[in-house]
Amino acid sequence: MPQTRRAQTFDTSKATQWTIERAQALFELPLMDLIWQAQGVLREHFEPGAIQRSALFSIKTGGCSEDCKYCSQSAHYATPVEREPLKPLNEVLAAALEARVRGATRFCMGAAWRNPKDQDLDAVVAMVKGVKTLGLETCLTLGMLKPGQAERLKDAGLDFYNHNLDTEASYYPNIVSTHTHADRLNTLDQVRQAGIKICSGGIVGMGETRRHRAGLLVQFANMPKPPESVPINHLVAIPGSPLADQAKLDPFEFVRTIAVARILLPRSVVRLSAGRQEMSEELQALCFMAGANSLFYGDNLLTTPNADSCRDDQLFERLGLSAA
Ligand code: SAM
Ligand code: DTB
Ligand code: SF4
Repeated sequence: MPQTRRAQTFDTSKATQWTIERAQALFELPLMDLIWQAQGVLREHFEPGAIQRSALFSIKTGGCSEDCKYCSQSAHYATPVEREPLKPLNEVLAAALEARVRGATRFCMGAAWRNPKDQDLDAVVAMVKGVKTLGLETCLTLGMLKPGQAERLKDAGLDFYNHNLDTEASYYPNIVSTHTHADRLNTLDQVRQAGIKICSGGIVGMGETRRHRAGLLVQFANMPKPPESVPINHLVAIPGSPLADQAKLDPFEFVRTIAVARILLPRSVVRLSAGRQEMSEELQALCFMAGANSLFYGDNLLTTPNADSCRDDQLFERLGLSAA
């Protein structure tokens, strides 16, 4: 079987294969029944209320060749983001140290690249090594990888590679035309084969249907080894991007997506990701009830503000959540 197809194939050794219909039936449950079921699954596999915290840092910003319609960093759209070249190592390490002091346990470095060049990887390898010496887990999101690059990152000590499938394959061409969903799977396959843990999830609220949302989660669930980390992002509508005026999703549909992710991916850490700044604390609490057990922590995402970390600390206190 060709390597690039492996991540798409069903794992016949599993007792249960998820189908889109079964996942859709979960979405259609009364909300309280769905949350109850998801919270039960969470409690079977994780300590309830223990929330993992990752900090995000943009190491190279803007000017990306790709045309992802949601993104502030695509060179195809006039967004408020200013281009910035690759950050020097000392700035990256200073940001990582600050994140550790604040309480993050993983430092995720993001670059607005279609794919990194081999020369870029020299600098990135130094960043991974430096961040590891601070005692943090490392995560990179650099775009598509070519053969040999994942191995270099593994040798540097990289723990996680983030590469989101973002939306169901059939909807992907409505969102991106400069690369394909199959390209994304190909990179995930290389990351898996190199022995790096996978962080891969999606964006909700880009005009996709419930069936698309169910389909994306089914694809992750049926992978031979599902991603260890699954970020569920709510679209952050970026002025100047094609999705700037996208109609808002019912917030309960976002909660349902988290709950279905938890049920289909019982052993994965499900992250309540982008979009928290616009969510009420009550809505975030529902997401934790629905099985989210990770978040991005720190005042910024990549190019947009995150929920304020002092308010997050208070929220942890008020809800009785703890650091994982
Ligand atoms: N260029 C690399 C790539 O595309 O994989 C890494 C950076 S890219 C910004 C990482 C991820 O951020 C995207 O796959 C998407 O899931 C998320 N993202 C970007 N812009 C977003 C937005 N406006 N709202 C929600 N999520 C977003
Ligand atoms: C992920 O799933 N979400 C993060 C991280 N992985 C790289 C990125 C969110 C970006 C939100 C918009 C911005 O700040 O540019
Ligand atoms: Fe580039 Fe990544 Fe943004 Fe797409 S999501 S435009 S690949 S930075």
